Amino acid sequence: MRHLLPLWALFFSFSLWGLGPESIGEVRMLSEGLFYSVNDFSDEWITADRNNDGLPDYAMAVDERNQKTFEAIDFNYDGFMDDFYVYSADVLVRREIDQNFDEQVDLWVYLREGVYVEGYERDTSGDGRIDTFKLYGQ
Ligand SMILES: [Ca+2]
Ligand SMILES: [Ca+2]
Ligand SMILES: [Ca+2]
Repeated sequence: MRHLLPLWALFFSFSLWGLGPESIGEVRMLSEGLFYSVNDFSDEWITADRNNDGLPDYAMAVDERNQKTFEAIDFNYDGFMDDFYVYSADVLVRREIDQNFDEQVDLWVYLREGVYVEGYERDTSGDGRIDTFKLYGQ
């Protein structure tokens, strides 16, 4: 039981971070360590070229313990990543998605235990500021 406590504390503090009414109007940038241009991903990333056009369209990073930290996908093969996966200790905690391919994330989906959607934030007007959010199960 005592091993559960710090873990829960972590989830609790995470769920409070940036998801809720206080995030409305906030400018939310792509998470640090991630890039839009597929050319910005260094050799430290594991990359793949799924459509064989010579440009990477998938990238994955792991930490020194070999746990996944990031994944990025160029869904429409335009040379800019548009679907980003952020992991904490190998568990998916957030997706950052550029739905209209303008190199600006407009949907942030927050997950609990890697699978449960805790809520999301959206920038529907395209000004880089959050204008919509939804929280589930609270
Ligand atoms: Ca490619
Ligand atoms: Ca793209
Ligand atoms: Ca966008």
